[in-house]
Amino acid sequence: MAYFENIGKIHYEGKTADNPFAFRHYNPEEIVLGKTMKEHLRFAVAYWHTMTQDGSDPFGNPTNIRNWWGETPMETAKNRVEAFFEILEKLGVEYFCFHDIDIAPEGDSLEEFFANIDTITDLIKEKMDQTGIKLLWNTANMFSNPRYVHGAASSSNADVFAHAAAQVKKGLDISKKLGGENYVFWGGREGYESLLNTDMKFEQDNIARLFKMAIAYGEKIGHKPQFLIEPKPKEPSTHQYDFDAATAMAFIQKYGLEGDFKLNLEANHATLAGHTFEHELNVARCYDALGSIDANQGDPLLGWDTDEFPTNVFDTTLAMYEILENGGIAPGGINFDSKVRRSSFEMEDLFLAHIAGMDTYARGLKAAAALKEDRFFDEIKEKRYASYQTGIGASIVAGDEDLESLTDYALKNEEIKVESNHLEFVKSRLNDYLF
Ligand code: XUL
Ligand code: CO
Repeated sequence: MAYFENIGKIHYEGKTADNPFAFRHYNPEEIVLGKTMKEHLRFAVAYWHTMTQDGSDPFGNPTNIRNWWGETPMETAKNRVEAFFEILEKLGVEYFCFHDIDIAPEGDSLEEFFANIDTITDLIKEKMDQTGIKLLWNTANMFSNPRYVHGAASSSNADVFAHAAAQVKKGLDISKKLGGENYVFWGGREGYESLLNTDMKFEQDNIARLFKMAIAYGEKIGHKPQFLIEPKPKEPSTHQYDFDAATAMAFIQKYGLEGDFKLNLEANHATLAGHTFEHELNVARCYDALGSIDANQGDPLLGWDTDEFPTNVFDTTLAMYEILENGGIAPGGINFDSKVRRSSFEMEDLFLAHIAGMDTYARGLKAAAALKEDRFFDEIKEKRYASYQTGIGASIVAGDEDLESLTDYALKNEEIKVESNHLEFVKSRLNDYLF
């Protein structure tokens, strides 16, 4: 059965297309800098927002009516698999991501939850085999159930730690079953509400203990997805331990996890941390730890995680520039951790929103490729740091100077000539690549 009877396969129709159910910029087979757009972008659809989000907010009831709702939670879960793959196929998206509880109902016990996961992942696997669609990453939801009120691995209760460990084990088992390329840890409630009753060091040691168990189990079952930490500064915790890319890297390095862990960076999490998205991507690149991205955008007027579909070309251009500089994002991808607005409640909005996000990233890719071909930023930076290419600068970089030799140099060097950045000019020229 088709859940979107009136919507066909979405094709690229070019910039002037009038058809709302067409790509105007994302042309999957078009070659950009030697690779197809599809290879550059590696889009993924997020099960949680697209299949389970109901449009409710703290002030209002669900607004989304979905035709895959069944009589029982399991019937709904089965219908969702059908509807989800219909969306992926019609959009031409080749990857997807999910939390365990997105795909299968928890039931009344852990045993029942695992049995439900087995049934649903059998159906998912069948669909994957039929369509060639792949699993970018899965994760365990260790934040929604009330047992996780004090955290998961960071919980003050050891039984909760054990329950979380069981969910991660199952997560890795299904990652192996479905050939998952990455496995994500977003520390939903791994943070604290008040330091008055929190042993921060102990809680972080425990998170590292769980991560090391995950690495060991992956080795044991012969399945090694790229592990990823997804930083976020706040919400739901007042203070989340993986605050931002730099904080997560300090954690990875402190516990010696560099060989197995990279970062999954989310645009809206970056802005909540007071950073731009490109800042977070750049920090990750500095550590060779750019793993994957959650594509969305926040509302700058609001202080919480709105997970909007990305429509800001300036932002996607700078994000794609970082990805190009990284040599691509594989085995990661661009996962739309984005949800339709509460007021965009019709089924077809799911398509319109993904088309908007994919087109916005495709525009960003094209602009970033032009910036790279023109060596736009390279030239600006080469000029800015030119004093390190010759003379005393080259000697500093080569490690041939010390405080005494530089003092001798400075005492003799009477006039320092510092140049302007001309930053307004740079920003205006950058606009030429967008419009
Ligand atoms: C929450 C968030 C999560 C993670 C996966 O803000 O981004 O959906 O991406 O747990
Ligand atoms: Co996310």
